[in-house]
Amino acid sequence: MQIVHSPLHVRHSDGVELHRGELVPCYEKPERAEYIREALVDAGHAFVEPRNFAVETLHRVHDPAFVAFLSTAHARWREEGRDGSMLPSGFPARSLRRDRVPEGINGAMGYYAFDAGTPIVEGTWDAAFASAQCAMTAAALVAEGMPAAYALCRPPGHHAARGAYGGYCFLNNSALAAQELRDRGFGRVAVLDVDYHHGNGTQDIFQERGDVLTVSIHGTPETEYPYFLGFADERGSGEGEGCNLNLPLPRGTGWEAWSAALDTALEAVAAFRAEALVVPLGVDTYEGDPISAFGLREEHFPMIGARLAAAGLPTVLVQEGGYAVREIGTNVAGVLGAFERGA
Ligand code: OKP
Ligand code: ZN
Repeated sequence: MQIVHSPLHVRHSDGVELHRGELVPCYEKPERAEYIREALVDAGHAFVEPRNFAVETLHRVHDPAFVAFLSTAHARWREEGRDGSMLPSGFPARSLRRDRVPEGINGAMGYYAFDAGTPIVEGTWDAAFASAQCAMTAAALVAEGMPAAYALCRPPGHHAARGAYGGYCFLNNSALAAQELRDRGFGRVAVLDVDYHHGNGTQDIFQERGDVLTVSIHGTPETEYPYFLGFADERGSGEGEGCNLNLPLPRGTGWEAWSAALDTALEAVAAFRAEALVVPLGVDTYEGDPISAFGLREEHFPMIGARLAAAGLPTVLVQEGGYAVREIGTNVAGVLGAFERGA
């Protein structure tokens, strides 16, 4: 499998997140990518660095003002004499105005963020932009004829919406990969998100589009992050009516029910007559994941890879979550190895 990865991910490090009332080291840390990289090197996969994409290519799926905020946020923070993690503490929720972006950095941060668990540090922009470039490069390789490619993205992306960041995500890498495939000639693209958490950002970005199907299998938002999107009755709107499928599952779900949902998801991809597939690949469905509650075991990840390969589509796999650091490398390698053998 062709792997696209950038060493710049390490610039997004040493952040803290608000977790159950306490500031703790961010679970989304550089070691995650290092464990995955080591497992993929051991498995013999080939690595390339991302190509350069102009910042304007991000505007295909993100609000330009949001992109400008992200790229300048930490410099504005430092201008006020601060350093370290930026975390917001006020949000434009019910009863407050959302029609203006506050002038000051604290208000602007609350305007664009949707949680207090996603730190911006000095190097966050460099890492997030490089991560997005990995996903777009993997899509370009597939559009140029490679049957599949994997973007080892960090930070992850599927929670990032058109104009909002959160859930450790800043730019929506998977959405950018899907858009790149569309722009390079694939008429209908499906996104099948297998991360433990609902891909709210991807759903938001393609909500009103009929050319991109979004499907997500995830812990039910009744109890699981991101809490406010990801229910089964969200089906897309306007031109996108019927082009979103959410398959929420309860905490404790194991392989039997999870793989039945995967079959349903793959049937939807086939019924959509997708010409290419993007897989936001979270391995936080693993039973040992510290922030998630499904029960998939090591032997299940190759089975996921084989089923995805059986769809028979040009495929871009994009790394999302997975926090049981040691095991995430094994589990990602399990998916990719079986995908390659099955393809
Ligand atoms: C990102 B991805 C707050 C706890 C919730 C958000 C989880 C984001 C998961 N400290 N944090 O989908 O794996
Ligand atoms: Zn996740």
